[in-house]
Amino acid sequence: MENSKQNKTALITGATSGIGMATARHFANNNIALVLCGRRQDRLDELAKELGAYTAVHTLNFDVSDKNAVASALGSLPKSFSNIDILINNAGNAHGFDPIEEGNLEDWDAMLDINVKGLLYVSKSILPIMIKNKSGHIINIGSTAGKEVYPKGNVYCASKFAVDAINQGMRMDLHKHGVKVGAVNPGLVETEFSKVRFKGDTNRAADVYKGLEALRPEDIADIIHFVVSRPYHVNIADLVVMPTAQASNTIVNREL
Ligand code: NDP
Ligand code: 8X3
Repeated sequence: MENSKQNKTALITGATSGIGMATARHFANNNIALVLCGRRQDRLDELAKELGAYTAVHTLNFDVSDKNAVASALGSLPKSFSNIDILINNAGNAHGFDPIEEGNLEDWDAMLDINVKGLLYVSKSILPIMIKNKSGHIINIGSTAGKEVYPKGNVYCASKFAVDAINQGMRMDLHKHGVKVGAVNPGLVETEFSKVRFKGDTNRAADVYKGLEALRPEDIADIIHFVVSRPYHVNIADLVVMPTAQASNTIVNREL
């Protein structure tokens, strides 16, 4: 479907899985045109085919941690998709779960390059559009890991504390341009997140959610849509959401 620009256009990073994919589906059902980003082209193609029945969809395949690839992909947007109203900075993962003394350098690089620098590179490319339009809405997907450190969370937590700081800084710098900035910080959401963190070990990944009703990606998508659908004068600046079974990063009731 072509983008006739009657509706808003959202760019979602990390749309090939979990929270990003659920948000893409939720936005499509609400007639928001979509630019879907990720590295797995097969998933981008499938999702574009599915959602193309409801809304205009364009896909971009790039690694958010590669600054040249980000600039080139976002610079290639066709005119009908280039007026981005909503940016969902969602791409990211944890890599590894080790005490700091056993941490893996590649994991550390990946988390800081993707979760922090990737978010910055994508934002830098989109900001000129929003500043020119004197409007726009950026949602940064942080985490409860960016509010409270937990054992073996070290560098992942640092990356999400950085997202929290960037979210605050962006809001301060961009409000004069009429651009809204806010964060959604989830606790435990059952996605491919733990599979990536434990490098494909599906048993360890399943243990993370064992015995509790974790959040579903659709729960977060619904909240993100609520945030972006408030009237212009309302900005939800920072939102933390956990499953009922979770009280903090280390207090989880697996017997509810
Ligand atoms: P998933 O693993 O299911 O999804 C991660 C998404 O990020 C994928 O679409 C992946 O796409 C994309 N991504 C990862 N690395 C890159 C990269 N280098 N370049 C481009 N895209 C990339 O996890 P979630 O949906 O759970 O995670 C989404 C966000 O939510 C992350 O920022 C995560 O930190 C955050 N979060 C998750 C929580 C949870 O418990 N699940 C809780 C709190 C926050 P592809 O591989 O195709 O590139
Ligand atoms: C993801 C949630 O608790 O695994 O950010 O860090 S947690």
